[in-house]
Amino acid sequence: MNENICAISTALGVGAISIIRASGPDVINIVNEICDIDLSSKTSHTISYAHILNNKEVIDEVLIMLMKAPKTFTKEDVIEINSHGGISTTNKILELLLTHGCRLAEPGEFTKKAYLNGRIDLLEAEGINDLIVAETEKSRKLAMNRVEGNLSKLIKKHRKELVSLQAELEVIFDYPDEIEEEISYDKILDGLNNIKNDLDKLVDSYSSSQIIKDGIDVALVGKPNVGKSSILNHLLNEDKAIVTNIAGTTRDIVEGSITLNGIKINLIDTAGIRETDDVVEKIGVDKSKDIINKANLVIFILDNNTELTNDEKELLDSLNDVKKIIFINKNDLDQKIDISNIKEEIVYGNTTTPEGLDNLKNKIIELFNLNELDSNNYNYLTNARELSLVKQAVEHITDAIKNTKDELPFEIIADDIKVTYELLGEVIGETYTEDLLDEIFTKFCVGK
Ligand SMILES: Nc1nc2c(ncn2[C@@H]2O[C@H](COP(=O)(O)OP(=O)(O)OP(=O)(O)O)[C@@H](O)[C@H]2O)c(=O)[nH]1
Ligand SMILES: [Mg+2]
Repeated sequence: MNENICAISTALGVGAISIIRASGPDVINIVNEICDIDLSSKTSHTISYAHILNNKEVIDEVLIMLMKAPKTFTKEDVIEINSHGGISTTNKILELLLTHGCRLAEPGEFTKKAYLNGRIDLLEAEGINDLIVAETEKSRKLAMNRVEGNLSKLIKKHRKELVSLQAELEVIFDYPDEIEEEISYDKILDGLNNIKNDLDKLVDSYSSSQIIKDGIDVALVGKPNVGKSSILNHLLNEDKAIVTNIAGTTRDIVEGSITLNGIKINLIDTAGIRETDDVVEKIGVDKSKDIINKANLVIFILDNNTELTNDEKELLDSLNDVKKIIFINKNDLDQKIDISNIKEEIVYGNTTTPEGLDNLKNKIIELFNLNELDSNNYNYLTNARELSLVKQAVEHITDAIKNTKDELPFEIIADDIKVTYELLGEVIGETYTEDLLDEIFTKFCVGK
């Protein structure tokens, strides 16, 4: 834990500046050995101009940021060297730190130190990684909400409440004759119910957070020539996929993404599904079928200007349990399609006018409630670990509520309250295992 670690914290490549970061008890001495100034005499949280030296050779002209413990990210001494960018200089400075006593940091190790030294809790640590990988405005806000500790505060508040509710219950059971006025069963039940309500909301928030974080994978599916690739291009506003009037143009998967209401929509154009002897097309068709099972939404596209084929009817049947939109394209042409056998709601449009796909976009927004997704002041669970813990907490608090109503022995109720308290502690990382930390922090990039 007390080792000196270092890593390149900026993306390695050609750029104006790079930042090499080091943290640990001896980093000030280590950096002193590779530069031409004495950092020990400098005030904390200042920036100094210096040269990085390898023996007497000047490696780079840099700015060194000195941050002395404990008011630093890791609560240890931290030094950040702002060097010129580029692969060679940055690597050379890293190499010098390594040969003078630092060890290369593991992915996420700076954040792990921040967590283990009590600077942040596990939710805030996860938030930092979410922030780094955030691609959209909404996911950035979601992550920042977490880094600011809002979810942690909520959970800590409820843990405190659980402790006092348990204490009050104990009074009721142990000293039934000495109960003060403010303690009552109803009050305890209210308290437990309030916590349960918040935990229920957190469980419900999970699916929304997945959408905010990862976006929605949307597969464009249908028989050849209905206009799948045209729809992709129209939505992307780019000629990404080849469009021709030859059936079977698309063979491979073509992807692109757009943003709808701040949510990333990953569009996946697929090969038109039909029976074929063409070896390459057949592979494409298999891939299309595979994508149907993996996507969050299938847009099943039909051609307004041709009759429904048996293949299409079969495909539609096979999509029974899949979240889908039925989209009839080419509504600028005469209607030849007979829709009397289609039971689902139909959306119409075309790729020949600028507003031709607005209905489709609106339908996606409606289907996923994208207008309702608010990342400003709502606490979301964002990963499976948290979801599983909070779900278990809900089960135990539900039992505690029921058992309190049934006036079961105190020990039984207290046990469920205690387990709820512990599970919530695990959510914020009050207790942890090494395996869990490995799992969480290896997802980080090196240098964070
Ligand atoms: N009139 C009209 N033609 C369209 C529309 N959308 C696409 N097309 C035409 O339909 C033909 C097929 O379009 P594609 O986008 O290649 O169809 P696809 O579904 O990707 O076809 P495959 O890749 O073969 O499966 C092209 O000639 C397009 O210009 C539309 O809304 N209206
Ligand atoms: Mg195509």
